[in-house]
Amino acid sequence: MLLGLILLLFTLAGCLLFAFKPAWFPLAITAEALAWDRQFAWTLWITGIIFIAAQVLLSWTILRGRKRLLASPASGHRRLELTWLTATCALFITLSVLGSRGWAKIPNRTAGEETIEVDAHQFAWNFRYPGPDGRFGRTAIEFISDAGGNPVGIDPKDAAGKDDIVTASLRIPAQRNVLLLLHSRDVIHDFFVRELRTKQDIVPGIEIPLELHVDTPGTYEIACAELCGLGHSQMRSVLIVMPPEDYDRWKRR
Ligand SMILES: [Cu+2]
Repeated sequence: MLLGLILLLFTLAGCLLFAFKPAWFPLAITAEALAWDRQFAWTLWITGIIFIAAQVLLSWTILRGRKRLLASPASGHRRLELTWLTATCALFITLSVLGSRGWAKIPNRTAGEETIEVDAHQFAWNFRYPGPDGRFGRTAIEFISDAGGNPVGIDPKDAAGKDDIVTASLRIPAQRNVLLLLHSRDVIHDFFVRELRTKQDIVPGIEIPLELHVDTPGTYEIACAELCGLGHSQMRSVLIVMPPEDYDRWKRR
C-alpha cells in the first residue's frame, strides 16, 4: 500500500516540477530554436501523459488488486502487449522523423551576408572578421602566436590579412544571415549557445559551416560543450547580437 502511495506522490512531484518550471530553458533567439522548443513540448506532452497514465494505473493495481495478485501468479496478455509495443514504436518513430525534419531545416552550407571565422583552441575562442576588403588573409600554423597577438596564425606577408579583425567575443548583427566557419586548432571542441539550442562539434582539420539568423539582440554565453581537456570549464566567451546599424558602426571603427 505504501509503495502505491509513494508512486503517486513521486508522479505528482514530477508533474509539479514541469508545471512550475523552477529551472527551464533560456530565451529562444532564432526561428529554429523556437521550432526546437515546439518539438520538445510535443515530446514532453505525449510522453508526460503516458507517464502519468502508467504510474496511476500501476499504483491503482498495487492498491486495489494486491490481494488478487498475491493469490494467483499473473500471466501475460499477448494481444495487449503487441498493441502496446506497436503503438510505442509508431510514436517514437513519428517523433524522431518530426525531429529530424526540424533539424534538416536548420540552414547550413549557404553563403551568409556576414562571414565570420570561429577559431577554437585549448582553452579559448577567437573570432576573425575579413575586414573592409571582405577577404580573409591566409593562415598557417607557423604564424600562430598567442603571446604575439596572432592567435589564428595570419600570414603577415599576405595583404588580404592586414585588415582582418580578430576578437575574443563574437559580435554579430541581428536579423541578418551570418555564416560561421568553425575551426579547431587542436582537439574536438563544440560551439554551444543555449539560446540558439544548437551544439556544433568543431573538428580539427575540417571547416564546419554554421548559419545563424538571430532575431533578438542581446548578450549570450558561448560555452564549449565538448570535454576538451583540463581547462574545458574555462573555455567560454560571449555572443553579442547587435542591432544591424550598431554592428556596421562597430565594424568600421
Ligand atoms: Cu573546448
